[in-house]
Amino acid sequence: TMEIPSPVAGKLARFKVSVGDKVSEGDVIAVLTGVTQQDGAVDDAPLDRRSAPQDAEASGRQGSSPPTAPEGKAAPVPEASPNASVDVHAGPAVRKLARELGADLARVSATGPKSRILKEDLEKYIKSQVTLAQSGGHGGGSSLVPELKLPDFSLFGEIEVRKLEKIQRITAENMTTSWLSVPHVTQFDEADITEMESFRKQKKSLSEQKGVKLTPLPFLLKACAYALEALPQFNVSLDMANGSIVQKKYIHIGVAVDTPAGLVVPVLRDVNQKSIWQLAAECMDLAAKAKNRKLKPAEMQGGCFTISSLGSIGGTAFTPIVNTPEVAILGVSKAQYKPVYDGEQFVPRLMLPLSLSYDHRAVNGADAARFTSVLTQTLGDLRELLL
Ligand code: CAO
Repeated sequence: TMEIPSPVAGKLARFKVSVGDKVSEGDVIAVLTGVTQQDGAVDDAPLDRRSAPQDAEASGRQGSSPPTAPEGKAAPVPEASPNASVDVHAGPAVRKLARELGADLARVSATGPKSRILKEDLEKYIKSQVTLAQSGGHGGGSSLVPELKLPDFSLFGEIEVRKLEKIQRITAENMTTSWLSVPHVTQFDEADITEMESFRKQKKSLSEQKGVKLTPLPFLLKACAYALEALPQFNVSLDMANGSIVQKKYIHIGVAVDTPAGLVVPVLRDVNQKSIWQLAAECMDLAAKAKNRKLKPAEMQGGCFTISSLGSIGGTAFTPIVNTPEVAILGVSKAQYKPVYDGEQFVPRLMLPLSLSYDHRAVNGADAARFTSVLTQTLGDLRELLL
């Protein structure tokens, strides 16, 4: 689980710990031979990579003091590299991200246990640097994003501190990444689903016979697949590192499912090729698996677009956060009867609020308005799906 960088170049002669072992500060974890000194000389005496008392490398902290050197030799000095940052304590994912972004971890303030740099710390640092750069570098060299310091809540009343579930932690990280890296815009629209709902209700007894719950969700999935086919610029991912756009030729759609352990997004594959009944059955199956923590990782991967439906709960609109590396997400709120003017009079129509958030780097506003128009037309008249 942890990357333990070697402070010197050499040959890893043997490990002194095995998979599953518990290690503490000061434990010898490996032996190096053929250690290259700064002057290029090779020292063949074995070198124990022992973590010094203040160097908790074996328990995750990455080399903060030189390793114990063979007797009579000066401890080798680690090779300098912008991101080797020997004095920082960070996991491999954070180091990898720092390397990709060219960020010096030594400048990042750590908020994790034992001064460990968390992904959020790195993101906060990057955001502050971007803000600083955009403001012309004014700010006296300090970050413009203030550190979030929590008060001692127990001073104000009784509290209980609970550990975040793993899903909640991952969701928090993904949300932060998306929020910081994606320029979001949300397009709102309303679909008249009066006819769709009467059709759905007509199928109630058939759905009971089939043992499938037919909610508006499979219709929304079908309509979104249709819109993604009509506007393929929504079925992409941006690869900024390589200056390219990845166009997907398949249509897999994720559905946000609220579970006691947190938010999960199972993915329905090839939605454009499936019937409403198939989609309804899959939604039931995946939502049940999600709630029972039975989803396999593969069932949560490969999504091109996400639907977040809060319609059964309530609300008139919301601004969902794009599920990166996808470029758009549809938020669905509660359908309600509203008076709609038909040119002669106001008539009661069942209106479904839609909130399409999108990555404005990949999609322009006109296309977003086209996308919700395709959705409202399709949901307003399901015969559109036959065309
Ligand atoms: N407007 C009005 N009623 C709606 C509706 C809408 N937009 N969407 C669903 N309903 C109705 C359904 O028709 C059903 O009523 P009937 O039994 O009378 O048909 C009822 O609400 C309950 O539906 P459901 O929640 O059981 O099923 P679903 O297919 O709508 O949703 C699922 C399934 C898995 C998406 C849902 O259980 C869920 O987890 N929703 C929360 C998702 C979430 O948290 N998103 C937030 C992400 S961002 O933080």
